[in-house]
Amino acid sequence: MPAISKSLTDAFNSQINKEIYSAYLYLSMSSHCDAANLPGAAGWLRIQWEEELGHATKLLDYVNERSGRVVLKAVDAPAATFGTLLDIFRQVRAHEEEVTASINKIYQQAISESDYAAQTLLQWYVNEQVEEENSAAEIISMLELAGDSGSGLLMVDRHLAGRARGA
Ligand code: OFO
Repeated sequence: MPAISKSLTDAFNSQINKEIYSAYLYLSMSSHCDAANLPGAAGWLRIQWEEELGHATKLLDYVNERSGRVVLKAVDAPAATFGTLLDIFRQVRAHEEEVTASINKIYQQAISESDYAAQTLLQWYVNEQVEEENSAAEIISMLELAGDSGSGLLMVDRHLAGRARGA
């Protein structure tokens, strides 16, 4: 297996940074929810932080495996406050749409370089992004139906508390 190209290595390194930023963003959102007495949402976002770290390390391990050079970049600071729970999940969805666009761009690059192995790895991320966008959209719909305050909000928060690791 040939080493991963320099340009794909650069793209993977940037994506590692984006995944770590996602983790950081969700950790900050989780803390915001804790402070707002929404333990279910806080727990859901805390699991998401762990998942994003997993996405970053999976890319990092792959670059190493293909004899590329991992270069970690500075991670931007996320916001500390995010509005209501509906605002939060709208921001999650918008963020995930950006991540999807970024993954698709790298996938396109792997196609143009005929790097079939990288395409296989990236296919996992393409599928993961469908799930990520979908789960944010489901929670948004739930909040729109049940309400973003009072008993509706409590109900959604309890539902989010049921998220298991790896789900
Ligand atoms: Fe890594 O999927 Fe979200 O960002």
